[in-house]
Amino acid sequence: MLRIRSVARSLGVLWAAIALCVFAAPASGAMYVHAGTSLGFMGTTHLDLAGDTTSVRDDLGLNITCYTTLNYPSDGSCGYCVYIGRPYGNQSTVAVAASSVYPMGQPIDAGLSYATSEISMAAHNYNGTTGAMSNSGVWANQAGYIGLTCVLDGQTHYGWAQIKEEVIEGPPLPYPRLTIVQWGLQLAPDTPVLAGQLVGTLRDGDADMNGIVNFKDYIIVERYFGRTSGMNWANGDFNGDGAVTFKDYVRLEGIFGQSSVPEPATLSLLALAGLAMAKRRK
Ligand SMILES: [Ca+2]
Ligand SMILES: [Ca+2]
Ligand SMILES: [Ca+2]
Repeated sequence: MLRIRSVARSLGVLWAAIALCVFAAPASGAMYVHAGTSLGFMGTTHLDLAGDTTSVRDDLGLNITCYTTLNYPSDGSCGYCVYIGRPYGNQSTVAVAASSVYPMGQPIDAGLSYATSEISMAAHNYNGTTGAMSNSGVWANQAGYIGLTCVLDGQTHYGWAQIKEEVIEGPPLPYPRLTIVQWGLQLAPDTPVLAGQLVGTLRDGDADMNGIVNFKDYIIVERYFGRTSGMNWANGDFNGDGAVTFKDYVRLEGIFGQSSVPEPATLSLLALAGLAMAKRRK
């Protein structure tokens, strides 16, 4: 009896070891994801990319400047400029799209152009007499992502920041507000990331980049299925050809059986969904 128990215990340990090998998360790369901050009216803040509580080697500055005389209450006219960059003289850089904001899923890699000085994101001019607000700059009243790099111990790390720029309707006057919703930095050096990526190593099919492949990811693929251009990882384009096709669906379906055991109801839904996609494939 004792021997049977011992063998059973050994088998249990063996099974646990096998399970650990099979289901352990990939070891290469990890994301350091951080809650954001908000900046309104006027002011300066910074992102402590390395989490070292000093600004010297890594921090990225953000600021909103009131660049004309605030003559409120005579008529209330004023102007603002919103900047992001590196006023701390370190090697951190930002990449901002020239004509539009980056979407979730944008590859942040060596192919982007990184600014080595502070750059203007948006400007707002308020006419106190007419009450009109004129906005300019790619980021004016936009939400999206910027790419960033940070050099730590001589090695480059890629990251992203999710940003929202908007005009708040006072009182007493309309003013801009810049919100860093959240940001992330890849801890493995020289490893590109995708804007919005939450985990270090992405799995095929993980469209929302949260480390789990489930029905939510399927819903994303279904939503964009059939689009032939302009697609990225966040839309379900897992093979990087700009389109969301059956090739991407197959990758999503393939990972379902490997990373987890879906509920029977989910499997049925998937089977139905697969049939629907197969019909749409033509
Ligand atoms: Ca720092
Ligand atoms: Ca997911
Ligand atoms: Ca594709």
